[in-house]
Amino acid sequence: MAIDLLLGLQWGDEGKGKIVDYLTKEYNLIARFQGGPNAGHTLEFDGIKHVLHTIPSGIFHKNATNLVGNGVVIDPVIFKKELDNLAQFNLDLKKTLLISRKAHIILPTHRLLDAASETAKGKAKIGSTLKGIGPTYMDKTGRNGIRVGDLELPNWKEKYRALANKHEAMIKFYNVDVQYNLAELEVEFFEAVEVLKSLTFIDSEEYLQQDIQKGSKILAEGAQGSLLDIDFGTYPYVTSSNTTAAGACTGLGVAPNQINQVYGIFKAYTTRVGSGPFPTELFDEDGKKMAKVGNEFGATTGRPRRCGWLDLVALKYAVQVNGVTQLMMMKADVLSGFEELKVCTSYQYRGEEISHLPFTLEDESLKPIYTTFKGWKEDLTKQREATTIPAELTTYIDFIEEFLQVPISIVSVGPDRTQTILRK
Ligand code: 2SA
Ligand code: MG
Repeated sequence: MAIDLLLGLQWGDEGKGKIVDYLTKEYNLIARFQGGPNAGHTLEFDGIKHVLHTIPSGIFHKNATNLVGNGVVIDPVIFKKELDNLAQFNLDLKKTLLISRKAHIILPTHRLLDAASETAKGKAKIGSTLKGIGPTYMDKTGRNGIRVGDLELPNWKEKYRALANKHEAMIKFYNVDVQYNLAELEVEFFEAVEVLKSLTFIDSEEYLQQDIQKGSKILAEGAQGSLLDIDFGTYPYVTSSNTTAAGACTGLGVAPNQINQVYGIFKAYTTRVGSGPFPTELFDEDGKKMAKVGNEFGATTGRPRRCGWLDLVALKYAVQVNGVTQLMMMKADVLSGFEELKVCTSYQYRGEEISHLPFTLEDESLKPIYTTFKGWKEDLTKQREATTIPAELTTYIDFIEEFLQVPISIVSVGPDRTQTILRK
């Protein structure tokens, strides 16, 4: 068993990037298996902050190979920008960054379609990142997509033209005001495709199996979070891929029995960016404080994130769907200075108290039922040992562990690599 998974258990932005970066030294290969430039994985070290979108978070470790798997969707234009930002680090990307031939390409018209679809939905919009994610996965499952491997074939531009023409007709069909100059977008796109082609394309499922045979240690890095999963998330306010553990099998071509540890990352509270239900959302000073202290803004779009208390009903669901073996609690430092802390342990729903996630969270009657904890005042950002943290924090952690029946092995107390407490 050679593959470990690292997954976000909430609505994304749990701090996956930091933990992947922290763990990379133990792995030979870091792989992304779903999502694309909608992701924003933030890494901080040596006083510098880096945001990665499509490129795996192991890229700064010289001994690690990074793979963009078949389940990912790639926008060559955004990818090129990410590469430009990495230029200063003198990385040998031809060697350390591999791309699956089966990954799908986001076209400029996919982005336009995303915008048209969101505008047409009006108030009911998903609040997508407008990166063309939904339309690209629609073309994948609709069997119309263009894959990385197609870019190596002589006729791919014909296929591109036919698909872009169809997209333009679809944009017209939406009958909303989407301004664009496709010719200009295409210049940028075709240039970026050439840059993408300068990297190494591989038959990644074959490569991974050989790598496993060789005894390589592989970490699959999830993007977004379990509650944004296309099947198990708060549909339709979800992303268009399987963000849960099973997505790593289909997004990389590995078998379920090749998976070992499943690391579940969660924030000590909850955030959500975009539309959709969020039972423990706060609209008061507590929520504002979380947003401010936690610097809760989207890493990709800069949108403010909605904040609220930890929802253990939802978290338990995510732990089950993913088969989480170890938990990592992020941003505990943000909760310093709250008089009281609350965690949701059940819901009031249609006249009953329930302890599972119902079919829809969009129900007027649904209200969180909380357990209240005493807060702590101490600043945690300089803490490095589990033995010296405030007793109230230990109580908070122990309660979560007991509720979820999974050990919390890491508590993060700040964005830097070093601001990490190991518990066992
Ligand atoms: P999409 O663009 O089609 O995947 O959007 C569908 C929903 O999924 C949500 N989503 C996200 N939620 C949190 N973080 C994400 N990544 C960025 C980040 C977000 C940003 O890491 O900060 O910068 O705004 C992410 N990506 C997708 C999205 O909000 C929709 O609700
Ligand atoms: Mg993020």
